[in-house]
Amino acid sequence: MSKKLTSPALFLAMIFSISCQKEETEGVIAVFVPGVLEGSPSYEAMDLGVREAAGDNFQVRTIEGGFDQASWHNSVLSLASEGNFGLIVTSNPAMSEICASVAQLFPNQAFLVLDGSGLGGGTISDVVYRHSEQAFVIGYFAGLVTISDELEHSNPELKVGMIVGQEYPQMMREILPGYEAGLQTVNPDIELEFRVIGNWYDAEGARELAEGLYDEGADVILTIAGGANQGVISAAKNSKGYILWFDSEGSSLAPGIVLASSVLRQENLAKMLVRDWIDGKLAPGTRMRVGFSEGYIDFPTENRHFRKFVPEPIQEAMRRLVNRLKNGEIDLSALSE
Ligand code: RBF
Repeated sequence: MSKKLTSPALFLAMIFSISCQKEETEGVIAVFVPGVLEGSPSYEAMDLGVREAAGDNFQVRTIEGGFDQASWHNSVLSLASEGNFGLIVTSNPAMSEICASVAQLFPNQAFLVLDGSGLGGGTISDVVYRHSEQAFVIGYFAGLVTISDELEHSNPELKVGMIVGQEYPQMMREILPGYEAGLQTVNPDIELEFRVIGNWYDAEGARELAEGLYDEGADVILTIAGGANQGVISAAKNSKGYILWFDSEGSSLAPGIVLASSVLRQENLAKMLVRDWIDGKLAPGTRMRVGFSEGYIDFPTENRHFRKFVPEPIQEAMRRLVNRLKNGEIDLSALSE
């Protein structure tokens, strides 16, 4: 067995650089990704926003929790027990309860859950998006796409698809009903086909589900499936169908195929709240619900691909709807009750 020895000079240099780093920064922020970063729009945006807020004053350590959801609690517990992180930031509705439970054991550890459930119980900072608004606006757009006779790949079947990674309360109580309500507002005869992959990474499974939907006559599919979204893009290219994106702007991934996106301004939200924490202004137990009127959900109608590929009358209808949502003229709270 050989043992690798570090030379005394190198050892001293390492100690020196570590102590210099510590002196230079005011602390370390952990970003806990419940899954993997790549391909998951809301996680990538969280990480960017935290890093922007941290600047040069704070170090940021991003930890990927992977896809074994049963392990997340222990992973967060071990981060808190390290005691090195001034703040632990994470994102998705399952994380509020996990962080709240860890916070009971480590009451001095600060937590910020973005895209939380609101079930954080007053010990953690928990921000909830009004996903029903985010889903309604893209459902309305999907309705206009499927009834269109101007779009090349729309057909007369009035059938629309939706593919998701997994079922969870916000998906079943807010996103799915919001999407359906948007479709029905355009035309009550539109049929929705809903498919669940069962995880957030199986692009091949997503491709098969999407091809099945296009074969059955769906002309447009909303995909909310993290890394598996790539499979839906392949299917749309093969089957000549349209896609709708969720959480981030996706149209540049496949211009003319990804027609529109319903986005969260999660990067801005993460940046603002982490700055607040740095300034000592993020009280533990802060709870917020945000949507269109606060500027944290949006449907970008001035995106260049949207303006190029979406027929003018649909663009105009979307601008009117978005304005009404931003002005708070449309109340969708009944959809999530
Ligand atoms: N979204 C992703 O893009 N990638 C993921 O890996 C992912 N994992 C999730 C795991 C759980 C348990 C839950 C509840 C949601 C997950 N989401 C994921 C969904 C994401 O947090 C968000 O709710 C949706 O993207 C809609 O905004």
